[in-house]
Amino acid sequence: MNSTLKQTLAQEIEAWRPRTKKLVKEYGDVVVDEVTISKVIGGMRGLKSLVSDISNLDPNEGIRYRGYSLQEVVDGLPKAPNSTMPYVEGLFYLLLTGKFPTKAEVENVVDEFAKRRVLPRYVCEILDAFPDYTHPMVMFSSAILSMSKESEFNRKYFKGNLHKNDFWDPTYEDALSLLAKLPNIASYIYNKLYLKGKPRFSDPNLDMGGNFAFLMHKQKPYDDVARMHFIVHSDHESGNVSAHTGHLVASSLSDVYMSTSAMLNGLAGPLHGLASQEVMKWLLDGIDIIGNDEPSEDEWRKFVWDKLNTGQVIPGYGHAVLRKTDPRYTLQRNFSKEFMSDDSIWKSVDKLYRIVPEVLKEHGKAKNPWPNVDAQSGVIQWHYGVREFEFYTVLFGISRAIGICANIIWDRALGYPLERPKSVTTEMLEKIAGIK
Ligand code: CMX
Repeated sequence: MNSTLKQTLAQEIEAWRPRTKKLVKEYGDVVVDEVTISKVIGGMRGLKSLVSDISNLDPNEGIRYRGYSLQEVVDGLPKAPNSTMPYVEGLFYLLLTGKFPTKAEVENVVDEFAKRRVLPRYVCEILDAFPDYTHPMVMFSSAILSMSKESEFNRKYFKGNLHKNDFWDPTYEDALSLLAKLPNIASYIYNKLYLKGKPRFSDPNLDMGGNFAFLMHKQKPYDDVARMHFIVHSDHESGNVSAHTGHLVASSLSDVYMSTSAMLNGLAGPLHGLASQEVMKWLLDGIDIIGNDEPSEDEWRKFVWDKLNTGQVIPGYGHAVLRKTDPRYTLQRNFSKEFMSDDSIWKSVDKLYRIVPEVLKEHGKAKNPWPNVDAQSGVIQWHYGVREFEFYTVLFGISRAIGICANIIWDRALGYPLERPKSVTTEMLEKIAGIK
């Protein structure tokens, strides 16, 4: 082993395993939650039935990575030179080990990532073959799936002598090799679909955020925009569609490439990660329909009510778990206030922040009237010139893969089994309810 991250992770895993073993062996029959009919029919909302130590979502406080709030994470991780945001590679270290890395430890991970960035030629050929009208998420997911043949886990597993206790090791190698390539795949797609130029090669001296800005032909502070984006979207505990899909697929011992590709297909839904694309489209449509570049609060209020009265959701607002303003929204809002407060579309986002919660409360349906992460992330990309909003979910996907890979590595380290809940028929539920 030549990586500090891997050594630290190995120690953490050894120390953690007895805790999981003890819970299963000595406390396996302790009841954790109640399964009601509304939970069975209602998408298992809130049902405590998954374990993740990478992050946890408090309905009122929002996400905590390894127990730390987003602000503590941003303040505690080493920052890239001349940057206001930390290294994304440092976040990966924290998610995997629960420890804040030193600057030297992060630099080691930055080097590990940089070594693994080059895309296999066939990935570029596959991406080139897609028609230019393809949604970038389809290309992103397909490119990742195509790399399954690179899997170290598969190579060792199918050789037949990989001990279960060691499953995490080649999974870790796969995860690093995949995560390192994601910004390159994403920028290759962006280049093919929108810039139509020759794609750039990575700058080996730059970290993940800095290199992504370079690949996207962007100046400062886009490197910090990228770092912030990749950090805030990386994990949101285990039950959301993307994280749950990644975990579920990996539980059959499918490799990290297959699992990540699958989770991206869930992320691409409009009720999940596609919402930031939807928010941007909704905002621009609103400005167009209202017919004023900077609509007033009253004009926006009327627009929001018109949408609700025709049975539509307000994208970027509401959440299945959160019951307060999403701290990921707040962090991005603070950045926007500092760096782009004169942007006319951002001014509308800010007006909507004052209007929508009050309207949703009066409307009386949404359990959470407050904004989620997607209400703020697209307008930042728009401001810095990434205006093809179909691409926004790809950016979310780069980030979400970081959390999902960390989870899969730990799933394998702790020997979590194949996921296999039981389904029932409607008639069975009617019998349980005493109707039949
Ligand atoms: N606008 C209008 N109505 C909303 C609403 C919103 N933003 N959010 C919730 N509602 C409605 C629901 O449609 C539902 O109506 P019905 O009873 O008629 O079906 C009712 O309020 C209750 O829903 P809920 O329990 O508050 O919310 P859910 O857990 O079912 O759904 C979410 C959560 C995010 C899908 C929903 O709030 C929504 O559709 N928001 C807009 C899309 C969005 O921003 N998605 C991104 C979420 C973040 C992410 O995962 O990336």
